[in-house]
Amino acid sequence: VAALRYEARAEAYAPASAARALLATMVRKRSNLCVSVDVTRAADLLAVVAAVAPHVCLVKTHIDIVSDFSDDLVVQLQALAQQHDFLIFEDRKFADIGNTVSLQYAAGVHKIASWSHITNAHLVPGPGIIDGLAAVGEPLGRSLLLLAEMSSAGTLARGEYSRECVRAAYAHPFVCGFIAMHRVDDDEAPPAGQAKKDFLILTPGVGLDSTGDGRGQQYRTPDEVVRASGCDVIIVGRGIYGALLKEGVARADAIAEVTRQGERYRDAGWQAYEARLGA
Ligand code: UP6
Repeated sequence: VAALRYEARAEAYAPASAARALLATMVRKRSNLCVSVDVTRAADLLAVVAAVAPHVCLVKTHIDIVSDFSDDLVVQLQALAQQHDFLIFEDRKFADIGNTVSLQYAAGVHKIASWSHITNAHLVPGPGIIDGLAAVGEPLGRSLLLLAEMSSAGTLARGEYSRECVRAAYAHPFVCGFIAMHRVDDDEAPPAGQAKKDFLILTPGVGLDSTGDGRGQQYRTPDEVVRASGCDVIIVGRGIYGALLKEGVARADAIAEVTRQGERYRDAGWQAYEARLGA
């Protein structure tokens, strides 16, 4: 799978699925960059997204950290997505029984399923979590990622647990791939009688200027992630919007720096992908 071009892989996914739309966007924009916008004010979230929008295929949110959330934020985010051709990934990390996650996905303040093309879940509760999310998301053409591995030090998501995630993904077409640090789908043979399937690997813990954050996060470069580990999409947060957190930087300068970093990571991610194809 890692040796194939993104355009060739798009066909493996249902025509109306978010996974296929994501691959098509990656090809159109020549970008495998997902920006993770972990800021707590709606205005900052929109400013970061606007600053990097031309360079990203996907915008990842933690909508529950936005202190001044309103439905208007979603409207504006969707308008940016339309205008600049990217998809939206709410990094909700669902982790409850099927019935509860159905409600958390569809309802509450955030109504995630109504606007987020892609979301993710832990498999800790068992496969019922996938059924619960699929009941809501599948009719809307949404796609789900399972957290097969994590970037943080000491993660328990490894080995047999990660392979169990791959098995669950084969059993549920709503799952389009994984949050993982390498091609976990290559560690587990497809079920008897089933062909090997295409899965997307989206990878956080990506940074060009630091190796960690002192709180368990571990960074690797786009080249290590995409070329050497065969992952498909790099997820970058503070490496891109970090300037906005610095004291004493004028806002306009900070926003210009966010754009610059967005371009830098987009280029690094795409170069790593082309190096992988060439290898
Ligand atoms: N994230 C990880 N590691 C995982 C899964 N998710 O870092 O295994 C998420 C974090 C954060 C982003 O919740 O939103 O990816 C990484 O941000 P950073 O680039 O600023 O470290």
